[in-house]
Amino acid sequence: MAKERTFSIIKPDAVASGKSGAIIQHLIDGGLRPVAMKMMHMTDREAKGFYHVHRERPFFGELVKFMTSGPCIVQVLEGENAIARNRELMGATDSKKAEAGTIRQKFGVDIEKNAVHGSDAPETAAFEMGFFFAGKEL
Ligand code: 3AN
Repeated sequence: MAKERTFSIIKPDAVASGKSGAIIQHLIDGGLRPVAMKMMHMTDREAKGFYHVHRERPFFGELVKFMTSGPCIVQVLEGENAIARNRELMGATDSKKAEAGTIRQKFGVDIEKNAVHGSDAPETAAFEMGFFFAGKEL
């Protein structure tokens, strides 16, 4: 399996509760190397643009409010099969249902405050990396 890149966010809940370092270490131990990283406080416009695929979903307003509630850490991760590997390390969307030992189970709270985001396919990874990083940063 070739090396691949994926996009990751450590969400405001996990940054605020001091979990960023442990989450980054978990990703590195899981075989994913950060190749770009920055802390940022998303604007309303950025959050709406990033999550535009969910704009019709009932939770969209709450999701945007949450993602703009404080700083988060955006990253590009590289490794073997990085997209699937990151999803495996993250666990299920709802932290209450995520498998033991996964990032969302260990560091998240519920389906909204679930500690991390990770791209789910090559097309979304390309869109998401380009949304927050310029080519010269990668
Ligand atoms: P994932 O992040 O596991 O790919 P998606 O793409 O279904 O999950 O959802 C995107 C984000 O929207 C989730 N990370 C979560 O924070 C939020 N979300 C999904 N479903 C709900 C829900 N029922 N209520 C509140 N937030 C939700």
